[in-house]
Amino acid sequence: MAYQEKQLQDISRHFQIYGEIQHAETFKIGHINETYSATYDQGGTRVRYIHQKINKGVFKNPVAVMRNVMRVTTHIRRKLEASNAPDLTRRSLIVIPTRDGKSHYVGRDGEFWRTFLFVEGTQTFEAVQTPTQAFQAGRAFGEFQSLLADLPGGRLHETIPAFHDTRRRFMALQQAIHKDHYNRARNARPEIEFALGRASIVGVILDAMAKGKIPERITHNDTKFNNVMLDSATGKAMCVVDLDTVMPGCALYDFGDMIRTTTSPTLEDERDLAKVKMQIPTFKKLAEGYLSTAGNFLNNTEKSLMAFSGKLITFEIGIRFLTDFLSGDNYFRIHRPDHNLDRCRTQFKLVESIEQQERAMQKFVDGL
Ligand code: GN1
Ligand code: MG
Repeated sequence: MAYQEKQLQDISRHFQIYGEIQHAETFKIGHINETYSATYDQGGTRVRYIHQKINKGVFKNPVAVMRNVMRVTTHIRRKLEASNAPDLTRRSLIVIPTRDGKSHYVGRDGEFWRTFLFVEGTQTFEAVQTPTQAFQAGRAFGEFQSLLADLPGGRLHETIPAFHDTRRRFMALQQAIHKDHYNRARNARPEIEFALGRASIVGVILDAMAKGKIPERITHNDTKFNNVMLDSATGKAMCVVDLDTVMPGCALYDFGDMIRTTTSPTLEDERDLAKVKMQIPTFKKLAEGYLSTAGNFLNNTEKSLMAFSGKLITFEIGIRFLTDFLSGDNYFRIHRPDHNLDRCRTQFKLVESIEQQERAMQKFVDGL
């Protein structure tokens, strides 16, 4: 654990938590942020919180990130409240303010921390176990987009500009190949060829947006399956997490990343590529779940590109992993040599699998 209990206790003293820390552990070391869970004794009751350190290298303006998070979580809570939804404190993240009423705390070392109430009785999964789970993810992210459609108060801050600008991502890859600063391109010839051969897909959604055929919406932008908390007892999606990239975007980016992270039974860095496959029964459930909550606001162009979006976003993440591999692994945290290359290979295998089934996938969506 990078941060020890004692340090977390010191950090937590700055938040409105009135209790003694009993136990803390690493909750998740993602590709970007560090997340800890900590149990406190508050007047004889055990309460859990999440403490999270924001990666300032990736999120250049963490104050603006937190302003977005506050606006989004407050709006969702108000709307759920107004509809008399039960279980409110487990349905949307609750930010615990600091003792002086701020949404975040900057430590003496300059690190940027925020705290959430722990959503008890839920689980997240790195890979989907049943098609029903994919339905739940689709329903939850569709509902998330729908609840935010009327967010008041002006455009959200773009926490990472051009985040899903697939054309820019492609150009960044071309540059990394050209520079080949670490002399690694020779180890990734087939992947480079795979990527460069698909230049024609990178502009499809961007062009449709530029022509006004697809509207800008408030989107999550990181709809990995492990960002949905499912109720441990019922399996129902309770809460969408990881809100740092919630900003103006395209609804299809969200659906595409759901295809990427729910339809193959494998992990993102699976090395046995024979196991990596877009499974149509899971896709069908995912699409049904998503359209059950998003179907009433998506336009026809968006609907017509739903299967395509899975291919594009999987390709996009694949080229991001490849770019990072070629540029020395500076962005995504790695846990072994060539980790980003492995991740890239898994994505590209999935792109191929989607390509083979894209027509059948879209045909199913068209029939819904
Ligand atoms: C990163 O850190 P994590 O796992 O939530 C990344 C996403 C990628 C994802 C790939 C801010 O998300 O864009 O899709 O890894 N987040 C950022 O697993 O770059
Ligand atoms: Mg994330």
